[in-house]
Amino acid sequence: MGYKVAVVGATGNVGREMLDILAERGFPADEVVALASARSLGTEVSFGDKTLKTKVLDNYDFSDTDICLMSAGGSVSKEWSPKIGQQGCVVIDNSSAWRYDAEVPLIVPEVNADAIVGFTKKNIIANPNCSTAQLVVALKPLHDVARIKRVVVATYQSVSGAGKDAMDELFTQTRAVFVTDPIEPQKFPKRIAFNLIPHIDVFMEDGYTKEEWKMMVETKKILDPRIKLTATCVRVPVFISHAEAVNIEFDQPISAEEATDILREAPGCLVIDKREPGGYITPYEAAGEDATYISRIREDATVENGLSMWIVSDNLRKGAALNAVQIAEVLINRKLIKPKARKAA
Ligand code: 11C
Repeated sequence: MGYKVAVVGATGNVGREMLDILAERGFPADEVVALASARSLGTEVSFGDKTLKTKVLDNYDFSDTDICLMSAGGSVSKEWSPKIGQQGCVVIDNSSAWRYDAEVPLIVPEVNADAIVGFTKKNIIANPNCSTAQLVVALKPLHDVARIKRVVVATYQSVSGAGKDAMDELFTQTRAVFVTDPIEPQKFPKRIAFNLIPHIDVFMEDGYTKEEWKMMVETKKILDPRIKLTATCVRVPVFISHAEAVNIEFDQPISAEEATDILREAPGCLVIDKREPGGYITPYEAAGEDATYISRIREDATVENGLSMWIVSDNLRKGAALNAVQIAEVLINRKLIKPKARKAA
């Protein structure tokens, strides 16, 4: 018998990607249910070669559902995840609502799959922020060999991280530039077409943004609380994939060649690194792919034991939907959940 899986937020960027990834990977589900707000009732979404009509989250009984992939934002998750968890359904939540709760594991399967066992306290598992997920996938295998002391990262984050409306805004503004229509920023605080915006999420008291804070706190929780990290998060006029320019200080020497060899063998990582024009990955090429790509690996002679590199991944996949489905696969493969008995349909 297979599992019953619900996808909450099924009409959003990440929800649709979750459905695609469940179908692509042949997830062992007997039944997949698409849920959304009342506003989206009856909207059709694709699941493999089928079409699912969305049902309303508010009326839904989760008592015979095994796994809920939740991508409906923090306030919906705050309200619903505990209620769903209490019905014996494990919630894998893509929002930031539960990530920093000590009773909720924050999981990137390639990095800290063993920590998943803590899910039983609340029946909730958190998925990290997209910019953290791809970073820790690349840092972990290096950290295992030469402990990481400090990371300085600048991100180049695509507009899909801010949702479908943000993608539409980039499209509309780009068109407006060519036809000389006026540009009125709505979703973003300034024009995004042919521009960069050094601001993602809200500002914190210390001058960092919440996106930058999340990268720091989540890297500590997933990988190692001793790692110091400082980030500058920037929105760029790219539709899909986040890129990161990363500088890493280790507690012992590690050459670019050693790091390359380690990353070539590391789960989830794909090294594309020829020191010639085009011998690196770009966000456009990573879109629709599962890997965390690493390029431009080089030694930084300005610090002791330093390396610099360029990390790119599809933020909707490894940064969100794929990671959530991989977490569900860990639950199943480690026999941490069993399908509930259900009445025949
Ligand atoms: C962005 N990283 O690119 C954000 C989106 O905490 O899950 C994801 C926010 C989060 O805007």
